[in-house]
Amino acid sequence: MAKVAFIEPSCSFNSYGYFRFPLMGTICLGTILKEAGHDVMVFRDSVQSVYDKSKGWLHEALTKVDVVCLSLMTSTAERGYLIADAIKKVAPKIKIIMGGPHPTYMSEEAINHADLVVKGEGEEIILDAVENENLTGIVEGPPVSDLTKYPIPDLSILTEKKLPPRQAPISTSRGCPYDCIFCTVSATFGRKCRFREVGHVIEEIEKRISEGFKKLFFYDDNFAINKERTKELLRRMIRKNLKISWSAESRTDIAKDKELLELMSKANCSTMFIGFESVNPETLAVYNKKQSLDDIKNCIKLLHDHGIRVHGMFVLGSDADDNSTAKETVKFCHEMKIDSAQFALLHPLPGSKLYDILDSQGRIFTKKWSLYDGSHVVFKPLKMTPLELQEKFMYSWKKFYSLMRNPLYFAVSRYILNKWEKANKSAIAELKARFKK
Ligand code: B12
Repeated sequence: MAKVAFIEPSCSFNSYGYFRFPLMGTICLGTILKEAGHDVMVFRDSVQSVYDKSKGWLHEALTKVDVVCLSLMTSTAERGYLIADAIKKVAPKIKIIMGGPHPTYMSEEAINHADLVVKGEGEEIILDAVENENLTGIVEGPPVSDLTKYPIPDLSILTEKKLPPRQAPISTSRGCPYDCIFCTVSATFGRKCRFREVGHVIEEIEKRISEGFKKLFFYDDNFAINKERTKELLRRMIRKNLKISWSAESRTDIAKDKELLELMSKANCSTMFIGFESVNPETLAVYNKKQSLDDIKNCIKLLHDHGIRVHGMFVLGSDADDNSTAKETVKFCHEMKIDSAQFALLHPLPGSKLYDILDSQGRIFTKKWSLYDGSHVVFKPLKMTPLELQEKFMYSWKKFYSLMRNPLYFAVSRYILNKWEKANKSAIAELKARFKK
């Protein structure tokens, strides 16, 4: 039986680290291996660092395993490669396997730091990848046809016990029928959605309650892609009187179904994270969002009417956005009394339509992947300079979380922003030097 360490490398500083949400890929695959008798640990580098290059320190456990599996997003790829190279240097016999959203599209790059790169979904291939030392190179992980046949993720394989996820992560479906230009979900998981059986999901929620979790976060890209199935899940949660509050991501169209909203409210939905993306109708069209400004307004109002908080997710920097868009966005959020919001900068993720468009137009000015985290400008916008767009990012966060509106949110957001500014001094200086107004 093999000793296997999964690593989710950390991203360079951004606010997301504070939420301590793990990627589920490591835990799902780790659970399959554990059930097959392997000894599995999952390291989250953002919670407990596994490598310090300046001190030449590498977590000892990583040199004593047979296989290391790294799960990489684009923003964490550089750090992942660094960790993989450091492990290979001290323990060349350890098999390094990479997978996740970044290696899926940049496999030729990733294989320079790994023995095996798995593109796509890992469930069907993970046992062979770990057990068969001759399986090397770049392989395709076939899409899972039945999500219910895999075990419920075992969170006990996370190594850092002092800082567990604040909310239990739960993923009940894969795929998205939409095709927004900045996203890679439909390319990776398909436009035809796959669902776990409702009973299997309920079993997982009951397990999390028994583990002491008071909150759940549904990782599904759209919690209500299939509204009837979502209603069935909610009815069962209500019938079972499950004592747990939850949040989820969805599109504005949830608000078009009154029964769904009522069930969500009764089943203890606390906050909905909605991909509003923009208040600029032209931008919504550019993003291929298939949603109008009225849909957004209607959604906020109806969620509030049902006692559900609204977290608005916005993406700034489309070809239709100009210097006024950020201001209009924040004004809209305040007028609509959105409870919380996040303002990401558009960034071309490998595998997305946006990447192909901007790359073919020669507008991507850096492929330093650690900057691809939604808080750095990495391409030339059409109606602003890169520096202006970067400034809009800071402006939106500062303006939205103002002292007058909510002193607690103001304090937290300023603390994070100040840290961000400190950590990104050189990145901003570089941008200034390169793109003077
Ligand atoms: C939860 C989530 C978050 C959480 C936590 C993420 C974290 N820990 O970093 C939060 C909200 C904090 C977050 C933040 C961000 N996210 Co996010 N997020 C997700 C989401 C919705 C679910 C992730 C998940 O668990 N999926 C379910 C599991 C089962 O899938 P998986 O982890 O990909 O694993 C499967 C395969 O990839 C593969 N696999 C994965 N790892 C490995 C390893 C090995 C060895 C093998 C063999 C296979 C393998 O097998 C797994 C099972 O099939 C995904 C969308 C999605 N549907 O996946 C986006 C997604 C991962 N996020 C994305 C992005 C871009 C961001 C942000 C930059 C936000 C933004 N502004 O756009 C930030 C950056 C955070 C950072 N760390 O830098 C992109 C990543 C694309 C990319 N190339 O990097 C995704 C894919 C969505 C998209 N828009 O395309 N995110």
